[in-house]
Amino acid sequence: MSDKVTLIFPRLRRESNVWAPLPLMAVAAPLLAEGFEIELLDPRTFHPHIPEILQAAGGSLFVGLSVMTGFQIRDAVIISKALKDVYPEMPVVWGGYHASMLPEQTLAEDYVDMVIRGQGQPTALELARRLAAGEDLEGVPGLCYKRDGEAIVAEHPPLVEIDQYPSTPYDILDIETYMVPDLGTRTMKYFSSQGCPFGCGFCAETSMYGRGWVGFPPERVLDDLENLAKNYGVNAIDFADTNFFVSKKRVKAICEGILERGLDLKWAADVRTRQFIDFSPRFRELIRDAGCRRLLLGAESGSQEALKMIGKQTTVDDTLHVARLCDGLGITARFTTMFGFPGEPEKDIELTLRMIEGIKAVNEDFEVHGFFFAPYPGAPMYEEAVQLGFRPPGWLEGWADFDLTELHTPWVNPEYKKKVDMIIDFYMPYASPGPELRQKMAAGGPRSYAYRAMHRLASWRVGNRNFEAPLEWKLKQLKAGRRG
Ligand code: B12
Ligand code: SF4
Repeated sequence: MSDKVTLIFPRLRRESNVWAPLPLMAVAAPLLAEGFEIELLDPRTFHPHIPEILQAAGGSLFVGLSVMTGFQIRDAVIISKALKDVYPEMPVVWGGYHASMLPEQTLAEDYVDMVIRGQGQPTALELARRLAAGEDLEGVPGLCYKRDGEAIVAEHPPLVEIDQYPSTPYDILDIETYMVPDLGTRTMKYFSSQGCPFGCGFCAETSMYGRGWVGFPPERVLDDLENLAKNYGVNAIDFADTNFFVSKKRVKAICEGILERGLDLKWAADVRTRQFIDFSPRFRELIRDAGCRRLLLGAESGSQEALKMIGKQTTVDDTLHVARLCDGLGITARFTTMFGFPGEPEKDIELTLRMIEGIKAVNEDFEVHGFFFAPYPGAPMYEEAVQLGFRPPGWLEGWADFDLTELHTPWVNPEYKKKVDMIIDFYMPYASPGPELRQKMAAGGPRSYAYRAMHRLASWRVGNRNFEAPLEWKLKQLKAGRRG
């Protein structure tokens, strides 16, 4: 029997940077330690991808695909169908958020043989062991499969400690492909923990990891960072942890260790606004001194009512307070917001716009990104959305167009989306330009004159809340349409 396992990260849409496929690297770690051969294929990095995948995957114990809800499903389906056509006996296994939340619907398709729910490390290892030994698959925690045409669906398994597994194997990648010019010239994604104890209404994390949290101990994180810096020339880290700051004690030890070891690394991570406010000034300075240069914060909405409804446990004032704290520390704050929550979505636009103006008044360089509320399977607000008229797709491929950039809920109409796109994504960035746009405005020449004119016009429109006859926006739409 073969001892090869093939792992595939299907393509994404609109990806400006190709980040390392951490979910599959995490799954690969224990398999490698037990002697299985890993073929990690990342079709985002080669074209055309199907012939190469078919050639490389032959003879595998199983082929595992990592799939998030949305566009990735489209490519995962194409890959899975091609694999089943050529290797009908080789199990095609889907893992990741989407299949974990909707295992029955995923298994209903002929081209998916199995689903692994939750963390892949323990289940994929046990699956490989059983397949290699020719043993029955019954009772593997988190493993869903088919028997005599019937779907056997396992319970969603609880989180297991990750310290029992070897470190993420960067050496199985062509690491240069994944060096991203971001915070540093050579920025690498890395995860040090999984899970999040909070339960925000729009977030699938809650069901995926049952509000549990597990993390590598500080020494392990420091060894990994040192390895990336010394052996691969990495000069910045983008932590993929859902909530890096859950254990303050651990973060303190990591920061002190970075300073003690003299690691010259800049880093970015996610933090909740309340968490950051509750840190002592000394702790916040330690984070900065240890290289933290950017924090990603979920501001979500400028409406206090909306924040309450989604269970965010924060206030609009908290968001503005964090902006001021970050500004004082020299840490860039990047905020995310969402539009189209049930309730009073129209009113929320104005309230969120005011909040964005407040953030920009603190520091124009602070970015604020706008998304639309999408009821992801597994999110606490999913059922409520269904009751309010949201119709979830009834089959796997129906989820391929589901993401945070489009509207999926019936309580807001296309006019609403147009308004948000126009004000938040178009006029607001021109009115409060970030560093990139400021550079373009200062560059000189006719283009920079046009940028400066747009800045003046957008500032007037936003300041006066006058979005009548938005010709410049329509022109932009027209151009984008021609390009698209
Ligand atoms: C990095 C990241 C990205 C990267 C892509 C990843 C990459 N490497 O290139 C980028 C920035 C491109 C991205 C994009 C999007 N993302 Co994203 N992203 C993340 C983030 C922050 C980290 C993922 C990660 O590496 N985690 C670390 C690994 C170790 O953990 P893991 O992903 O949970 O993987 C484990 C299990 O899922 C499972 N598993 C995963 N794959 C497989 C495969 C097999 C075979 C097996 C057995 C197991 C298995 O085992 C793994 C190890 O335990 C997560 C949040 C988070 N912290 O996880 C969100 C997250 C995955 N993203 C999410 C979303 C929604 C998106 C978008 C769709 C949002 C949008 N704009 O619409 C887009 C995709 C749009 C597009 N371009 O097509 C959601 C997914 C929800 C869902 N239901 O799918 C998450 C969970 C954020 C959230 N809390 O809502 N994302
Ligand atoms: S949005 Fe962030 S804080 Fe809230 S549950 Fe999801 S990961 Fe946790």
